[in-house]
Amino acid sequence: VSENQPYRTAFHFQPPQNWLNDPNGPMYYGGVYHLFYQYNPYGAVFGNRMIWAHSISYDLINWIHLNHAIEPTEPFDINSCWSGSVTILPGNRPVILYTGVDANNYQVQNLATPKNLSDPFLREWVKFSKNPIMTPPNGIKVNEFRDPTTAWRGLDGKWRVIIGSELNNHGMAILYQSEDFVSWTKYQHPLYISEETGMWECPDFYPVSINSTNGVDTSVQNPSVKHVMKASFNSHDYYTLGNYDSQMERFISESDFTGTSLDLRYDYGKFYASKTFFDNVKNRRILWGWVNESDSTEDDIEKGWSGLQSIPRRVWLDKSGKQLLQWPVEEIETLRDSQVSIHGKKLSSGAVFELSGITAAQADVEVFFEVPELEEAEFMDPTGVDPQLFCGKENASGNGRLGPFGLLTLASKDLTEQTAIFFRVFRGPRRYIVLLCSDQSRSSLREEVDKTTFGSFVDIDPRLEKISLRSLIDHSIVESYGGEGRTCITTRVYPMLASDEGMHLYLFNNGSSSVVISRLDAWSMKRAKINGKESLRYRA
Ligand code: DQQ
Repeated sequence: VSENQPYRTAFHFQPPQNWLNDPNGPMYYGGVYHLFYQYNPYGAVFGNRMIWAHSISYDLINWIHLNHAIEPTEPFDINSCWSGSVTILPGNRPVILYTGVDANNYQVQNLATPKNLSDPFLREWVKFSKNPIMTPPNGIKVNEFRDPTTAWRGLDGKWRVIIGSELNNHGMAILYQSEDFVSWTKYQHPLYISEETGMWECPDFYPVSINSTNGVDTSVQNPSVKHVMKASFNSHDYYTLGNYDSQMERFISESDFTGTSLDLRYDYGKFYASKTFFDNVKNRRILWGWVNESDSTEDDIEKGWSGLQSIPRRVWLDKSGKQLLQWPVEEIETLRDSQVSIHGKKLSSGAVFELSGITAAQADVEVFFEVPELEEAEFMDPTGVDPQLFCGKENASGNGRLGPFGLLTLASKDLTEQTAIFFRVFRGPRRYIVLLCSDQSRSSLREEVDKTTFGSFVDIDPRLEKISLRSLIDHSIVESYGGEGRTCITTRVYPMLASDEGMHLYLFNNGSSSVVISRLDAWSMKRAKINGKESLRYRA
């Protein structure tokens, strides 16, 4: 597959060809970052012999592809090596725990260890001879038992790990314990059972500091942390905050998963099966997520590839304690090239203003809006409002008082094609309400692509702070961070008219009140080396 295909990205992680899905076992080891991922070596669609592909990086931005780490070879994984995680055991010994789809199509958990710990690239992995180490427990469907998390070590020295499952439509995290990481015993009750969410895929469970933006190791348990429980279902990654009661072996959640727009999500666009890891070099927790295509399967096959990884994001607890914040890892800034800046520019009602001087198809844009006429805000009672449906109805072309205002990304010169990332501001019963929308309705003239619009509330008070937006634009993906990482929306778009040179970027205001760009910085982005070859052995 040529890098010049219009929808190939320049700085997002993607393999040279074929299908990619979940990030697996991310870690830092031996001076390098490792990323494994679900990969189908045989085509651009999901397959029935899924493997763990493997890449390494010194900076989370430029990557070297290695040989595949784990492939179906044994009765315990012959029908696929599905998702899982890495745990670093004492003595700096990483182990992989992954789900094998066995000869009977049962989902079982398997172990693999590096062949040679002195190879920082950990090129070769050896499957444990006594796999599987966990099989579906009684009462659990044999095809609903998967995706082990990074394990944590309790104060009693025992290891714990959770596995995604479901019982009578209640999503759950089945808990196992082990002294030696090899023989595992199911605990009497799950770490958490949810409302009727359906099957939980790729759970993630980790501590976040209450008073610091630093990340902490997965095993940390003390009064200075809260815990995050993330589950993937319903095509989204939902999380709740709460406390881990290690005596009772329960996660005490502050609110349950409902699967509705009221739940906290990492991202209100496309972002699934994500996984975090603790980076002890920079003391941060990093989140990777799978961003799938919105294009038709036929087109994926024709393009020869499908799926991206998000830009790795740092994740930490907001000061409010009510939600997580996310921000692209700082290393992405090394790709910044030519820059344009704006200070104090008014966007009157109806303004459309082109931001020239940077590559619109490959850009990093950060903008802070000020809304001088807040008293003009229309009233909204947010009770029962689904922000995504609202954004779909009241799209970028509509008029309000305060907004829509924001960016028109990946736009053709005549604006026939455009992906609008915009805000609306309302006065609520108690406070102002800020809404971030990503409007795909006019993103492409092509009909077969999914153009669903996304949206969510952003927890900011526009009286006290500016309304900020950062968007990473990369050919067929726009990753947006509203309110300095409070609300993220990732979208995939396939403009037709807007080929690379013809791509444009605008600021706009369709609201009847003016807004002010108090500050804007935007950069052209250089291409990352995503497909560096070390000993590439991709099967056609
Ligand atoms: N994908 C994996 C599963 C996981 C699902 C298979 C989530 O292990 O549950 O590729 O996308």
